[in-house]
Amino acid sequence: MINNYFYPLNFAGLGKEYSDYKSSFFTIIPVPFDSSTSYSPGARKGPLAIIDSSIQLEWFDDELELENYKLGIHTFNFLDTKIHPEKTVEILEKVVGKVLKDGKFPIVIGGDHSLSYAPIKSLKEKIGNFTVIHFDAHSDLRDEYQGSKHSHACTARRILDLDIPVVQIGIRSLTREDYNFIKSNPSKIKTFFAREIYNSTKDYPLIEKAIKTDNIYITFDVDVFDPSIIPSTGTPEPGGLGWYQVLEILKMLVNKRNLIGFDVVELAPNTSGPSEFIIAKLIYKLIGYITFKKEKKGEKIIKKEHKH
Ligand SMILES: [Mn+2]
Repeated sequence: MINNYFYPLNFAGLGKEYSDYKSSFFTIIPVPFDSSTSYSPGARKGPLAIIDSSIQLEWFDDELELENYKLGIHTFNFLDTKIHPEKTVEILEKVVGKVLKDGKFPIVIGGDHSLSYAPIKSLKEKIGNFTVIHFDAHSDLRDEYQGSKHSHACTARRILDLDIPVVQIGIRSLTREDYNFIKSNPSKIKTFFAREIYNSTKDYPLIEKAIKTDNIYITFDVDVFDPSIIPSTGTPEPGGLGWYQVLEILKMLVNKRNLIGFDVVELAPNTSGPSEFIIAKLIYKLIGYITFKKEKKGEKIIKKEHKH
């Protein structure tokens, strides 16, 4: 078969039976968009780099003893972003709405952080009550930045405007105004600063305690990682979290709460490091945690394994 000489360019390089829209539970929505980036652009190249790197992933996960793709991972074509930025967010909102209506799990790959507003707004309409878990080096609480209310520096503030509580993890760069806002709104926002949780697991139960809803959504800015791990991002900050620390927190979140969707944003690939592969692996791990939990709960996984 001449087909054997080609591999599919979708997330994890899966064959048709595990990447079809109809039969897949997970959907990857690539959005090559960075119109709101303030410092160094390039996040528009994130989705292609992550998907390209994901082809190298080993399908087997030794921690879970599982092939994490088992529930199917569909990768959409790239969202057309050659339109007005606000229009992009509007269209993305519709796409996520359709994915949810079809009973599937949305994973948005950016792109810059302003995108997260779309899946969160869509989930608010469909699901109602949930908490956003916001991994980031930056608090993103500005009401307005560089003349825009939808800048990537305003993401958390816009989420709060939707009346959705926010729990922040890994923050280490913010204005005094943002800091005061956090301190004076304890019922809406709880922030775990990087310096508080760095190198320690004792705060994880506190993170869990801060989440008052069963449903959670994760918005994951890759700059939450230490730049020694992920140098390829528009606004890097020293003192970030480590790989196993992030995985421990994600696993705790998946196990203790009901994760209804996530996005991964702000990867600005360059040729200097392994960043894009690490982020592809992060996404695959998170898919694995969800799949493992479903399997443990006895939810039927009908698909059989397939070979590389
Ligand atoms: Mn950030």
